[in-house]
Amino acid sequence: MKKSAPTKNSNSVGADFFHSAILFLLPPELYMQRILQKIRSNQWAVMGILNVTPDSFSDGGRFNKLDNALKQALLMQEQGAEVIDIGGESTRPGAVPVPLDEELERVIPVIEKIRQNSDVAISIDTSKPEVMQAALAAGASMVNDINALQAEGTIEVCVKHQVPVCLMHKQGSPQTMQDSPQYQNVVDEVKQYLEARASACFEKGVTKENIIVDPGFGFGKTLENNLYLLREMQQFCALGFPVLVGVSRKSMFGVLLGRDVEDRLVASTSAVVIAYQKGARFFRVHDVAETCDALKLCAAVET
Ligand code: 7PJ
Repeated sequence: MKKSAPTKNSNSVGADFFHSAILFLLPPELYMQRILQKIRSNQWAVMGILNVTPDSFSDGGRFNKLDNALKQALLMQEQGAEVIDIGGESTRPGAVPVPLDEELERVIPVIEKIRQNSDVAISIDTSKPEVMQAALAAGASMVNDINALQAEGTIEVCVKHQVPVCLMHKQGSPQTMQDSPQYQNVVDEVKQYLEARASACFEKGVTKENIIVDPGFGFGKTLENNLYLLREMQQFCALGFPVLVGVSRKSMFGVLLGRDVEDRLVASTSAVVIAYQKGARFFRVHDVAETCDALKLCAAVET
């Protein structure tokens, strides 16, 4: 029988000899650079979501305890996630802001615990400079900020640590953003915003290689806005930065299909496939194993 063709994406860290040899020589803080290099060379990567909030909307506090958080991170890594995104502040529509101390208490022990047990790259999902600083010191190697580094001091922390940053678009704040999103042209406005935030970062010393952009599905967007962003995904890819896509289990699928959050796997994964076909290569998801299967198929078809 003919041997099946290898897929383009060797997704697990250390999957082939060359890859593992390079990784062996790299300190963990450089794994993230290697993942971005992979994305720039047209291979995909998955970021697994680990919410450590008592109120995160789709895994409702289940991973709140340290051991469960570690188990979930290791499981996602085994399933093919190359980055674990840790967030201690829920940003679902209507969520209330979390005080600094509480956010630190939620995320730092989890980062330390994962660092002690795994070399998987860790991204910190926060908008606060103090949380970024503490997370990077504890072993995170990427910043994911839904506020695109607009808070004072955030760019400086990222420059100091020379880490990749994801700049995400949103309109309004999580408390009110879904009340009545307004755009003349959502694609143009999101592109302009992302370019402006990238310029602000360059001016303060962030390097081009360290910038990732994200159109911010569901953050101050109607269903039609979200569908238009997905339809025009190639325009975000043309900005010249890796594009991170976060559609996992989002309420756009609830609105479109009338499905509860636990029944959005097929729609979420299908949206990932659409985004892939339009050029996106980096995906932030809850359902790592299923998404990796879909992406392996996408890459195999392209080879
Ligand atoms: C996103 C995020 C996203 C990036 C959240 C949820 C809500 N970060 N953080 N992109 N969404 N970069 O997980 O559904 O879409 S929180």
